Amino acid sequence: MNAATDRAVVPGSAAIERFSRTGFIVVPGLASAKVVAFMRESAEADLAAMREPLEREADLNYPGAPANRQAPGGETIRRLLRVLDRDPAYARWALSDAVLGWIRALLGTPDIRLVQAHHNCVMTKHPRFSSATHWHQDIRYWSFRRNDLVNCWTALGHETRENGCMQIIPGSHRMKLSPERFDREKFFRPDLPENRELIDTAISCTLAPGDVLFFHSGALHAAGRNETDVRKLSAVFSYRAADNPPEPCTRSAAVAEMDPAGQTRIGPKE
Ligand SMILES: O=C(O)CCC(=O)C(=O)O
Repeated sequence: MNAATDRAVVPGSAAIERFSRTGFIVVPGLASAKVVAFMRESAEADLAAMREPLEREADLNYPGAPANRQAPGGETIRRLLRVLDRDPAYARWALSDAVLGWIRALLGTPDIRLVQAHHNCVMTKHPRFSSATHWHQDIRYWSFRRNDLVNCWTALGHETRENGCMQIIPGSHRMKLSPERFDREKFFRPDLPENRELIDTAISCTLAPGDVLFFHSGALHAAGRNETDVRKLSAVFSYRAADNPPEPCTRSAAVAEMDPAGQTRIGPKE
């Protein structure tokens, strides 16, 4: 396992080429300390108040998660959901020139949408009761015309192997991977030797507060548990090109999207 050292500061052609080849890129310090603090403070307040909608570790049954909500740590939160509806701090960042400049460059078009049906969350990884996430592609339960979305993952604190940072397999977003290489829940099977060979090429994306990891919806990624005693928080949003709409009547089409050009909500009413 390597550590991510391939970093870029502006969306120049080398950075775009690297993203196209590897399926991810880390942009150091894209979010200022102030922006990070706004989102972090908002997230901490919502965690303290247990403000719904929340996803709990116990509901997912991932490795290391409490067995159920009554078990010790059973109320541990995994994600603050629908953050764009919680606090304007999130939309200010998700629709900022800094983020949109990268998204437009990586998607190769000025005409983009902020998807609210997926991610749109603060991922939280708590000491003791957090789970590990197996190898998967985000597109597995998403339905769009093309598998060509970009996620923006902003570190609101330090992310390391010890607290469960993201690991990504470079180039996996462009690989043709047969369905037999995935289990019933569409996780990439680590028990298969040909999969293991790929997993061994994974990069650990260690991040500092304000660093942003952009990754493709087809990139295979995983993350470990938080083995430290400090919780980890990351704000995550997804974007698509305007000509890559969600398939009608799917989960991906169920929530209105934002058009950054007018910042209006488009799509079905909720
Ligand atoms: O932080 C993690 O466990 C990874 C989360 C993730 O990959 C996901 O929710 O798609």
